Amino acid sequence: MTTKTITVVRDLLATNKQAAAAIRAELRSRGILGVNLLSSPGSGKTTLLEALAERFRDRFRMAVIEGDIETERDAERIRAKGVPAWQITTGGACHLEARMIGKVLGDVPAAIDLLFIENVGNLVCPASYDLGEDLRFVLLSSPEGDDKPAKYPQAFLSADVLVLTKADLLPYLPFDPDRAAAEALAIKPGLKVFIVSALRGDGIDALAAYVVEALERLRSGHA
Ligand SMILES: Nc1nc2c(ncn2[C@@H]2O[C@H](COP(=O)(O)OP(=O)(O)OP(=O)(O)O)[C@@H](O)[C@H]2O)c(=O)[nH]1
Ligand SMILES: [Mg+2]
Ligand SMILES: [Zn+2]
Repeated sequence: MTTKTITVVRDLLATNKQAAAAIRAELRSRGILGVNLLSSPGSGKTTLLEALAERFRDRFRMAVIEGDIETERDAERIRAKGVPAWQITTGGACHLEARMIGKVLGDVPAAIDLLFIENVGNLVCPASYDLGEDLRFVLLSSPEGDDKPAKYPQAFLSADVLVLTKADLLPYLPFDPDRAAAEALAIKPGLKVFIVSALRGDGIDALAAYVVEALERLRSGHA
């Protein structure tokens, strides 16, 4: 029974890997940087995308694929910023899979620079599903506690960038950003760390500059 379950999960992930590889090849051939955002519900993924949309306006063409269990709410928030957005509703599944992205990709205009994918709010299984992105962000907000990286290691291990969000709340909370960063770096050495407040705009320029550098690296073939 256990062997069977493990085999099925392994096959599922292998199938996902294949679909993700096709998406990565497609995005790279179009010169598009794919960014997958992971975090618990409410850590500030959509708010961060809203802030980035303002920074990139008139400079880079951005599009967003939103993943949620239900509702079009997040896609509507992104569209309100003048950015094209597609909503995937999983109807219960707590993560996005590459084949879901594959279905939407045909609708995404070829002439964009940045494709952000906001995963379903969940710090656990989205970490196991490659979506064909070139950059993975994991967000951790100050109200969640600075002890979370070691408790949910796969999300931090699989990420390229740690974004500590809601920095404006730090004066009111027992959250030590240095501790959170050190714990995440112990799991994933080399993780890039940014501290931001999407609400106030702190740190958004630095994060946006990092995304632009990654896009330039991708286009010069050094991704
Ligand atoms: N104080 C503060 N609140 C923030 C910040 N960023 C987001 N929030 C608030 O946190 C709540 C959740 O933000 P969202 O951006 O919807 O979070 P999310 O990660 O997209 O949530 P899901 O899509 O449901 O997983 C909202 O009430 C935001 O206004 C921030 O920088 N500071
Ligand atoms: Mg959201
Ligand atoms: Zn899941």
